[in-house]
Amino acid sequence: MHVLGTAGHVDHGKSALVYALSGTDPDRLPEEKERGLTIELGFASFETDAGPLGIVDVPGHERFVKTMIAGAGGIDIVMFVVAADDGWMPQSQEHLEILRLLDVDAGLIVLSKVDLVEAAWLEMVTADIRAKTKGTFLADAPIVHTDAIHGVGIDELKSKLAELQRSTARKKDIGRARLAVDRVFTMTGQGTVVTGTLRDGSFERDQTIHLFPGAQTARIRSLQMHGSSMDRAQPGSRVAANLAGLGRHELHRGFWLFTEPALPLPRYVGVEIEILNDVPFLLKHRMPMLVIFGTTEASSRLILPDSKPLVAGSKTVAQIELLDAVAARFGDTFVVRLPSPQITVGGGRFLDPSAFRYGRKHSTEWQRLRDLAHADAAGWVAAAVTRSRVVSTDSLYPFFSGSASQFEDVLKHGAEDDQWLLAAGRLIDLTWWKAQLREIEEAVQAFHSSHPSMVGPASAELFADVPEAIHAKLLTDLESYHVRAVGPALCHQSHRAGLTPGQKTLADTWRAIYKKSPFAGPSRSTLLDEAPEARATLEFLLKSGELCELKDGIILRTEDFDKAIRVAVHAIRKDGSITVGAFRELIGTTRKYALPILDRCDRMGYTKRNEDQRVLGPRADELAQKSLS
Ligand SMILES: Nc1nc2c(ncn2[C@@H]2O[C@H](COP(=O)(O)OP(=O)(O)OP(=O)(O)O)[C@@H](O)[C@H]2O)c(=O)[nH]1
Ligand SMILES: [Mg+2]
Repeated sequence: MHVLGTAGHVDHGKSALVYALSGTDPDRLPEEKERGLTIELGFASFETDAGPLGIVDVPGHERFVKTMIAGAGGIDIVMFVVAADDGWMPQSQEHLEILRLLDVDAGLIVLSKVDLVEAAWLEMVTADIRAKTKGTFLADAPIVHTDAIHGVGIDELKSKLAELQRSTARKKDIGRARLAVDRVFTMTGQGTVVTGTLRDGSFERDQTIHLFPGAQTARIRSLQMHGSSMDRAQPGSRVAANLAGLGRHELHRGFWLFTEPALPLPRYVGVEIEILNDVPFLLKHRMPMLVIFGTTEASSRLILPDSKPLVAGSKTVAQIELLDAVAARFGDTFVVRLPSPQITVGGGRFLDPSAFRYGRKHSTEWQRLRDLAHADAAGWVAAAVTRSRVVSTDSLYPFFSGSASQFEDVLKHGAEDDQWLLAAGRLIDLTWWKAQLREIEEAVQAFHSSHPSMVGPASAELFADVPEAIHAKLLTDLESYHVRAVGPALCHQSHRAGLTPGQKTLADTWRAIYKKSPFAGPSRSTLLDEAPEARATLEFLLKSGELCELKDGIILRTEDFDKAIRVAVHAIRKDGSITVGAFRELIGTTRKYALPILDRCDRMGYTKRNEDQRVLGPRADELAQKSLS
């Protein structure tokens, strides 16, 4: 269903036309009836040849422009009313600008109260309207003459509206419904009811919805559209939702209902902003403003590139500092008013949640915003990845303005086009990633040349710039750069961790000693006593795996230790079990060595202790095929 909105100066006959079309008086408050003035949004519906049409009737009085903006937010077609006797007036102009800023692009013009003027006057007013709407979406719109009191022109109006219904695209449905709350009230026996125009998706009865701001949820107990109950409301509908689980005072106009959890925009957000032609002063850097988005009025400040003030009629990118919670998506339109004087000064589109306030020196950030003004939501995702290098898809999705499957497509295409990698729920900028890998490889190589005797630099240090969630991915990808983790260190494949000549001599002496008496060589403390360089040499031989250390500082050549394991396993296979004593004799050593070797074998799972015997451990089979040397 399409939603028709009224617009136009106060007293120009908007509500009278709504009544003539629908039989519903949209001014339902006693105060409105008394004063003959619309104060709150009014709602009605009727049927044309093209189907049902919901109506949002807005006030024309200059004091209620904010209400008009809230009402105009969800409409598809506008009925722009100009009274023949009054002609074009200030709020005719202001409403037209607001409609344009909110991207309303379909509508017709009604010249009302034609019964009050002469034909010659009518011609003059018509010419003036054509001049005032020139270059806008109403430039070629039909102008229907009406006298709502006597029902003149109403049939023609209905048929022109039907034509517009047929030619205007249905509201976008991306399966991510949201509704800006314009009224909250209670109904006896029903609880809290909220109304608004549904955008971007459907609401269903019994569905859970998320309230914004805040983290509260509620269930849609029942749904109504223009007085009839429904199980489902389509995007574009005027909806009244009865919410279970929310009190009357837990929300008010300006809140939103979402079908998915909404994320508040950060304090700073990049926007494109346009200043209206007739604004009589400059808009200065840091100026307080009211951003009206949907029914939300957010206090904000204007942050300008170069801090240069904006002149009337200009369009530029800027940041706004939000002082109130706003949840928006890429490209959503808003209107800007000043808190004082209370006038509409312009409007814009949300382009980019920013991590910080941009200053004069952030020319890259400002340029990125300028580029975003011409981008679509996919372009925004790409820009966010380039800027942040690593960004979680969860943090991007709430601001993305398409469906879930369009989001998936964007992620997929970016990966196929080598813009980013997708790992651990994050998008990783590929250019940056490759640079990281190269830099790490270079740092590892540099470390090897300055510390030849060490295994390599600590990975924690080299990974500091990369979010922890993707460290695993980093390690995997470093393999193609011949870098791998050795314990807490990183080591290049080409690195045969060298020893200094002095250390090498020492290592060779030790090698000879251990070779001669494999199971009776010097312990750690004996080795360390030998020379100042002993510690570095020993660490190197241990880390490189040439030597291994058992309990009580017992040191063996790893190949001798492996041999001992095989001897033990072989003997157990033959006899069913082995004692420490028998093993000691087999390898020709003392109990001091035999026991730690068997203990380590137990821990490694090759053998298992069974009272004073060793039997086969769970991993013994791994040795079965290999012959014992
Ligand atoms: N003679 C005549 N009077 C009209 C016509 N349409 C509206 N009126 C009268 O004009 C006055 C204002 O009409 P409304 O429909 O309340 O005007 P509005 O544009 O809704 O006003 P706001 O909502 O306050 O901006 C009322 O007294 C109407 O009876 C018309 O076609 N002819
Ligand atoms: Mg009215």
